[in-house]
Amino acid sequence: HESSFTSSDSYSWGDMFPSCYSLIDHHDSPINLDEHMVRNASLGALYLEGFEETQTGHWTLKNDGHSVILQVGSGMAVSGGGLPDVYHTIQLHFHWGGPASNGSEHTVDRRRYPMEMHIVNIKSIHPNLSAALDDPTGLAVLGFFIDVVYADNVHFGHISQKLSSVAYKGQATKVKPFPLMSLLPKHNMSQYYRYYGSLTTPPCSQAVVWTLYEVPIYISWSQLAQFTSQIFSTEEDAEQVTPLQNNFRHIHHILSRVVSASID
Ligand code: 1SD
Ligand code: ZN
Repeated sequence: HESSFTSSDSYSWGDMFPSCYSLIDHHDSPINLDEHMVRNASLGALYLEGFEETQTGHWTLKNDGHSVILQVGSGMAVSGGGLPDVYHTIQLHFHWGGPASNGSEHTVDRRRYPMEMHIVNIKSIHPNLSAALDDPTGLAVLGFFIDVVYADNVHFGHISQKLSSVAYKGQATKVKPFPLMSLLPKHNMSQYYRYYGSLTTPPCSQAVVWTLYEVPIYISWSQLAQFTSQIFSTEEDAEQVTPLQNNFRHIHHILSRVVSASID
């Protein structure tokens, strides 16, 4: 029944997915990241295994009605940086706003970036996603803010050029593997925020160790526009030219949680 939620009503997801209602002891995501963070000098850069290499086989880009997901096969893993285990990389996906409004999920000092990319990694001891969702640290998601400049990001083109092939839910296309590192910021990868939270889509499981990198990825205005105009939730939306926009969940309270920062 995952098909039955839409982004614009994330306040009411709990009607169908009870764990999406924020209760007082909940550890929900996303949150606002601000100056009330605890600096933790022992948090070093994460080890991103296989990210520099071109993996064999092929990857799959698909539209799940809520986002565009690049399934990356095996061969990549993340560890270190205070993570409790090794996590295998399974997919990455995006959250965006509209042609004139920003759509990152996390905010920094209340500032929302144009987009946010999530690299989803599953703790290696778990056989599948549903097992990981029962573990408070079952997933490690690496979040990257995406900001906009005039110049195209040629590496990002591996994905943005394929968007028209996955216009609506259920559509998928093959993507030739490329080094994932080419999408990531070139410097200051040791600067990030860390907190414990949840999936930002139903079932909203509190199973995620979040890492939000401080330095954004830069793409062009036209690459951003491809996300906000070429992706549709359903085939009917595509026929009516009603693009999928604002696929981010509303901000939740930190409550008693502490956000640590490796940032000086
Ligand atoms: O939105 C994604 C969803 O597509 C799925 O990937 C889920 C579990 O892998 O994670 C959420 S999110 O919390 O990474 N936004
Ligand atoms: Zn996400």
